[in-house]
Amino acid sequence: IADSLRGRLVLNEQKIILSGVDAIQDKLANARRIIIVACGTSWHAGLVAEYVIEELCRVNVEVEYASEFRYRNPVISSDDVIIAISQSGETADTLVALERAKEQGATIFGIVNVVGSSIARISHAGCYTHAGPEIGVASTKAYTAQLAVLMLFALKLAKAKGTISDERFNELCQELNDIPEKVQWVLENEVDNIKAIAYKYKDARDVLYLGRGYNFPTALEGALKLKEISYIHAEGYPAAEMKHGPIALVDEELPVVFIASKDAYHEKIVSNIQEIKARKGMVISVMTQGDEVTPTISNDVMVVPEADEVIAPLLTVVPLQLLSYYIGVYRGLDVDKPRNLAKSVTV
Ligand code: F1P
Repeated sequence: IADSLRGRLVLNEQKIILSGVDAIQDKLANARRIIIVACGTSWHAGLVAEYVIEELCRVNVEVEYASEFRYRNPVISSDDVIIAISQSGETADTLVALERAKEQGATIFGIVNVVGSSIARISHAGCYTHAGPEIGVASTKAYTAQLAVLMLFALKLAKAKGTISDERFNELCQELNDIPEKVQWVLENEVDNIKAIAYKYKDARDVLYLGRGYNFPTALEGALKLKEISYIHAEGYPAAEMKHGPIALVDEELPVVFIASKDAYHEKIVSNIQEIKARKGMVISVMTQGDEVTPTISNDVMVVPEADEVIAPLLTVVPLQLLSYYIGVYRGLDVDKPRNLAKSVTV
């Protein structure tokens, strides 16, 4: 995250340097909509970006699985800007989706990690995430680096469009600047606790992940990480969707992970936790430091420092990544090379 922010967030001058954005400034300022295309974890980063960009820039954002977008006949115009997100920059579905959109006149902005990769080359403009080479197959630091870049992107666009006040802009820049230190806090203070939680739940058969608002994409990513590296069946849902089906699964055997950090909807999440507890489900909550309610209604908690809800997805995912990692380790699995998964899905 620090490498993604370095040199791009100029706090003393209150500005964001992302030259890729400058290169398509007019297209972006006048875009009818932004369509984000990606696969897997990168798609989850896109979902977070949908919340952030719509909130800060007041432009319509759609998030598409590249693996379906390429098989539809989507209506695309030259007023559309496509953001492609990919760690490898080589994902075949994303690449084909971009080729089609480009033929129809859309402007492509690539956010990739691998310099000179195919998606970087097909893009009209873009920026690199600078997450460094990933050793493991499952995307972790690439994900948080994508979020950091997408948040810089949203802030810069909001400033250019005049949809954010100077005060809010400065506040969120400061929050972004503080994130590496807060992640460090989690790594220094929470790992032993997360290891103990991982050991306790390592034999779970299914796990449900629930979150609302900015925390919903994080629920999806937490579930995907668990599937990828521990082979435990996991599903993420919007917390309010629980009553429309998943609640039928809840019994004393089912761990339910809530992304319950402090935000505008915290009271509603508290009542969702109580509903799960009333059905004897086991609740593991990601919660904000200092929250006195959540520990009293959860079986286990993983703590993160306080952060603005717009920026918090950079932080709340970290305990979930660690939880999946240690569950995989305790199950005796090779967490860096999960079975059946490839680092670049090029066919
Ligand atoms: C997308 C992705 C990764 C996942 C795995 C398979 O790749 O789904 O999110 O962890 O490596 O591919 P990319 O387009 O971000 O390189």
